[in-house]
Amino acid sequence: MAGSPASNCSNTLVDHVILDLDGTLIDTETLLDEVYAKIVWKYGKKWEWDGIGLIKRLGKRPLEVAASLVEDYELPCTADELLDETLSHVETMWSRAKALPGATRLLKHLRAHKIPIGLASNSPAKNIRSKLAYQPGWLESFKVIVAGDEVKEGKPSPEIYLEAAKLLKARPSSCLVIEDSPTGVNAGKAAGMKVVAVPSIPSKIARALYSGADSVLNSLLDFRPELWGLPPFQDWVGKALPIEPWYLGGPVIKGFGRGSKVLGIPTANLPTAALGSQLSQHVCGIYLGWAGLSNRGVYKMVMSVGWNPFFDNAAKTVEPWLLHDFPDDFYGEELRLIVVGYIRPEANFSSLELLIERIHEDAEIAKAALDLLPFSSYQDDKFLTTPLAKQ
Ligand code: ADP
Ligand code: RBF
Ligand code: MG
Repeated sequence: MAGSPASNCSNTLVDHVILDLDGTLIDTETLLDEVYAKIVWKYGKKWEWDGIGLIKRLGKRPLEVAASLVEDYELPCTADELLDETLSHVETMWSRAKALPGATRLLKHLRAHKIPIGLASNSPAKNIRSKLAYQPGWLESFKVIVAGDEVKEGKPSPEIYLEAAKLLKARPSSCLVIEDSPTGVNAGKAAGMKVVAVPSIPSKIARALYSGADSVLNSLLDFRPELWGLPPFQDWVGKALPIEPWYLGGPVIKGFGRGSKVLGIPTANLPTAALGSQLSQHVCGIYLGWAGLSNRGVYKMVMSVGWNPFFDNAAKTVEPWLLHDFPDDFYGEELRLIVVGYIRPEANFSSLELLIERIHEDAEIAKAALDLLPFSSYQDDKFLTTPLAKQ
């Protein structure tokens, strides 16, 4: 499959999995960003939403993060004061942290196959408990939990992972770590473990920072347990993975102006405002679903979400191709989408022809899969055709 790792290069099999929490299983980064922005603004400074700061903060312990923010933003307070202020804000926010795509699926799968799971997080034990409390079934999934305040040194020291392995009674070399931060990846490698990275920062910036990992994935949706000697997922239907459906809609607007012209594949674009937080919440990749145009009908649909590496776009967009021949275009019409399955990560290609060929293959996969349950059942959803005013 294009863009996904063909194998794990080490051929070593594992029988234990140790997971990081923030940024790997739940999306706490988005919440924390909101809090930092508020505090920094209070001190008269402007928060940089560029993702560069995130690279510095990822996987650090809270006090270290506070210290680097005080320095970078020249804040008139101590790291301790900033940390206290941050904590007073975030305490009430953990319930808003969402499970990342594929996280619950992974935990359920490992648990069903009796693979012992550890959790190794730099956060303090108290915060870990608060975060897990909002995710049904998660707490019971972990055989051991090691928190940042239960070890002498946080990541990138290997201590937290070694402690988790000890409690699991596992040899480090038989443990697989899954991590989103470079710091965490380094901790896992220093502990002598296999490490899969699922970067929570845009892949353009990310690759070099994760060179220590045994494999770098686009998201947990691309994790193939069998490459590590673990039981494979069996929830793919045809060549697509059912996901919690997401609903979006809005008037069709002009896009990059190259879909039909350059690729011969028109994609109907929606305004960013209509997508809201959906755009940041969902991982980049190729998806399938149903599209509704209220005056025309309901159609099968295949789409890409992301930066289109082949064209190296500056913005993340949603590009739905309706699998139907229309006699004309339909700018301005209300388009409704229910996204029901995942096909693959976004990829780069050595030629335009190969990109086009791959997109047509995606369309064939979508056409076939959308006839199967559970994908087919969404075809009759009223959301697809209800005129705006009546909803
Ligand atoms: P743009 O850059 O404006 O998105 P495209 O070349 O990608 O231009 O063409 C997309 C437009 O083509 C859509 O907005 C829609 O009006 C029209 N269109 C016609 N057939 C289709 C189709 N099967 N799927 C998506 N859009 C289509
Ligand atoms: N662009 C990429 O750069 N890499 C991809 O892997 C990729 N896959 C796509 C899959 C589908 C089903 C569709 C509809 C588009 C895909 N494109 C991909 C996006 C294509 O570049 C995009 O439609 C145009 O850039 C729109 O102007
Ligand atoms: Mg388009």
